[in-house]
Amino acid sequence: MGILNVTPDSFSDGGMFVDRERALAHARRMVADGADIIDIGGESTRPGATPVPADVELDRVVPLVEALAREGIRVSVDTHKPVVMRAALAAGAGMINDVRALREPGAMEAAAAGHATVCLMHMQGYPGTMQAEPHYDDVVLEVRDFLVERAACCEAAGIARDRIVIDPGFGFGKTLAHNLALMRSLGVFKAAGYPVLVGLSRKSMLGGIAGRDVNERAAASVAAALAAIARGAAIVRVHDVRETVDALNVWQAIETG
Ligand code: 9MG
Repeated sequence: MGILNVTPDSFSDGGMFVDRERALAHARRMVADGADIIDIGGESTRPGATPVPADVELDRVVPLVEALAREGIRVSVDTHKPVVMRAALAAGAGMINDVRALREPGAMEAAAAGHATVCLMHMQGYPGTMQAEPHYDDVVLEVRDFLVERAACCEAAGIARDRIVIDPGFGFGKTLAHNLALMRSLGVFKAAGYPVLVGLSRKSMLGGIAGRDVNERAAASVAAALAAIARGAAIVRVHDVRETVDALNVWQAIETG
């Protein structure tokens, strides 16, 4: 999954793809490099990000969904707003990626309409304050139980099991120790019976380990993506598609002979 942030303030690529033609060109580049899905975000989810009104988000996202879907590209939309979900689905999106796991009023119903896949992500708290003092007694079991419970709510709302993807939400209300514990136990999430999505690309956790600024974390991100796939991740959400696909191809050739 290639990341396309059409925001002025995302943590790594903020402001780079606000221009529509540049955004489309970048999406096409990621597909040519091997991305199967393009995840479009019109509101930053980084810690402390400013919320965006729905009309602004709609204007940023919907024309891109329409254009890419028309070209046969599989599009995911990163949003928690029901009105954006509905418009994105009508414009041809095949996936809703919600960092709030469809907890906003009306989000579940909006995502259930149609046949799109939904990605349910775990987040403790809200983007403004989530990194202040994250706390868990057992991070793996608490995050797993939350996601299984949200998936059950989705199924009760009519979203078939094979439309659901789960995501532990690396960096969303988690310390480095929490993130590492989740990564080491990714098999627990796979065992829950849903495909697992992992998003670690360029995140500060990797910066802390590698000692690199945000735009110098490609190698660290590729290592994290491969570690996630080795532990059972079905989808990795990345900025550096070409580098990730190259590494994955080499790794798979070695593994499968
Ligand atoms: C939007 N967004 C930012 N980070 C993410 C992550 O780790 N997972 C998902 N599903 N979405 C994310």
